[in-house]
Amino acid sequence: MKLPAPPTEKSFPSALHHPRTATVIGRWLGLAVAICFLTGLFSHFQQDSPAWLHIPSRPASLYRVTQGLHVLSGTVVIPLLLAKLWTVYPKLFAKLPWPPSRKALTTALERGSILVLVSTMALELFTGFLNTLQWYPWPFPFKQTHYALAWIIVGALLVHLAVKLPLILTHWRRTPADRAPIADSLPPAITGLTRRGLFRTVAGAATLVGITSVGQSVPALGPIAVLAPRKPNVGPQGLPINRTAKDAGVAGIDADWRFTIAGPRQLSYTLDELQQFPQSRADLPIACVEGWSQGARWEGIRIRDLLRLSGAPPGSRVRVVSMEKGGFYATSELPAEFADDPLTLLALRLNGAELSLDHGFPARIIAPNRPGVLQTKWVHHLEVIS
Ligand SMILES: Nc1nc2c(c(=O)[nH]1)N[C@H]1C(S)=C(S)[C@@H](COP(=O)(O)O)O[C@H]1N2
Ligand SMILES: [Mo]
Repeated sequence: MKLPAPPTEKSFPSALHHPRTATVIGRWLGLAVAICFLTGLFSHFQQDSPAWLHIPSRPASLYRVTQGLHVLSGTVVIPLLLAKLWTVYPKLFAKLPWPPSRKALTTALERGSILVLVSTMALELFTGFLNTLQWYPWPFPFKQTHYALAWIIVGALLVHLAVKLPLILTHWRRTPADRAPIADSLPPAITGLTRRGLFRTVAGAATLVGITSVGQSVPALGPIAVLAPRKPNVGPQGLPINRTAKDAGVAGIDADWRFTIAGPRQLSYTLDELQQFPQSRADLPIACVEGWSQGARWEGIRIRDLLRLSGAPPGSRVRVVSMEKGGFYATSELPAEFADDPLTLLALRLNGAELSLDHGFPARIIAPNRPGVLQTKWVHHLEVIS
């Protein structure tokens, strides 16, 4: 028996595998990747600020928007990438130029860059998606890996775009040839789905995935958020809990508990005394890096008022220390602009009631335009740094 010949690139003559198709889907994919990358950079710099970068404390909900966009664009990339890979997969059967020549070298480089691009994107999307499920089934640190992969993706993407630029330019606009079926003689089983039909299907799939998941940061879309791993309004006091007191090893407080400030003056207050301070109100979201956001009403003492009492001048940076021992989130730092912002509170109350232990009782930080990871819970100490 004779085996059928292996497929070649020519075995896939459908218009759906044409460079024009790849260009159109590639544009959507490129836009989503660009949004995802830039919002991801912003999130990274919020948590690891380089000295040259100034991050403002306003608009108060900026981080909620950028992180919502990050998770949304990353989610939408998944169907777009699958569609793009399907469009171009016949290339896998293209013959490598042989014997080796200069052209073979460029082809090998190009394919190498695509291998890097596809594998890093797959890993990036996989880790990112599992992150929204709060699931970390790997031995490497998520944040650093996710960040490093992003740069590899950008590099490989730029190489890919440079190599394909002539082809992209040729097919950027629809040519008269695109209107005519590529191969009129093909049986309808192959040409059945038109290119426009494919575009509609892919755009529809991406939109559907997007609007059924974005409800984790846009409450209005909550009711249809069937793909959202977290419901932002589900949790005690109307707010999810990302890490419980039990998981953080925080048991609550006893009668000796004191809140202390180490500044030019050393201050120490009981919880009762904290409650006697004039209380300010701030409507601010928790915008978790894991993809959910929810607004809430917080009441507590302005950090800047506490700093003035301790003798620290405006422009002071502050280290925030939790009763939690160890762990990435046991401390955080408030840059001067955040410490001075009247919306930044040592919050004692949430949505009209005393903070529950899981939400950070007896006191936590809430500040505008910040990732949830920096909204430290169970705070018992502030340290003026400069
Ligand atoms: N000390 C401490 N503070 C913390 C955390 C933590 O694990 N430990 N988790 C952070 C994260 S990731 C988020 S999103 C918010 C969530 O606050 P919530 O549980 O009150 O909604 O708290 C932040 N503060
Ligand atoms: Mo978070």
